[in-house]
Amino acid sequence: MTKPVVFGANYSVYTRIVRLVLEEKNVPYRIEEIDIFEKDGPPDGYADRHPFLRIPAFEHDGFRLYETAAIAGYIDNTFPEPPLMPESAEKRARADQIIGILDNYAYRTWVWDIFVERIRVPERGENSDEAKITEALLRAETCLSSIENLMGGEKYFLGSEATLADFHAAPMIALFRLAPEGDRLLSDHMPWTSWWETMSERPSIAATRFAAEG
Ligand SMILES: N[C@@H](CCC(=O)N[C@@H](CS)C(=O)NCC(=O)O)C(=O)O
Repeated sequence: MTKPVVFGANYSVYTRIVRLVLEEKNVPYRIEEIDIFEKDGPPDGYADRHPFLRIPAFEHDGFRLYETAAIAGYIDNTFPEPPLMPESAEKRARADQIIGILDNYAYRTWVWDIFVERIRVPERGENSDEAKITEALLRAETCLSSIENLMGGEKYFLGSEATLADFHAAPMIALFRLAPEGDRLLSDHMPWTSWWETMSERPSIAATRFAAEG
């Protein structure tokens, strides 16, 4: 078996999700750096790996894949220990539901409309769009409370063990909390605060830290 290759960047939320899953499984892997925001675009040929020109893309033993949830599921099934999906059909559906909420509603709101707008935009010498942030905060709250309503009151979203849903959320929260508004909103949600404290103790989280986290 060859080492899996992750095509992506260390600043990327979705690349980090795949790296977290590989780290949790103790699978050696290689990162091939793709800067998707490079002025001239990604390298020639990258569209063959990812027709929508996003990161990450993935390859293992000649098997190419894109879309992070699919990549994470493939890694979980190919490298079985430790399993990162619950056993019961109900909990597996909950994990998929949380991943769906994160992809479809939370990522854009937490990361782009709040973190990027509050932190990255001023770093570029531009003014944050305050109306955009204010409007996003309502959605951000809905994202937090909808997932909170699915949490079972244990250490991780779905029980005493972390699942793919926890690793999908962690990189998004890692950036969201860097914006003061995100940090404030999280501190109003005790279950999220204790979840993040637990998650941030995991070596995989430390090993994949964003530069932005200092
Ligand atoms: N649906 C994709 C989303 C991946 C994604 O949006 N990645 C971001 C970086 S974290 C990206 O490539 N952004 C480039 C862009 O929006 O043009 C997945 O699940 O992998």
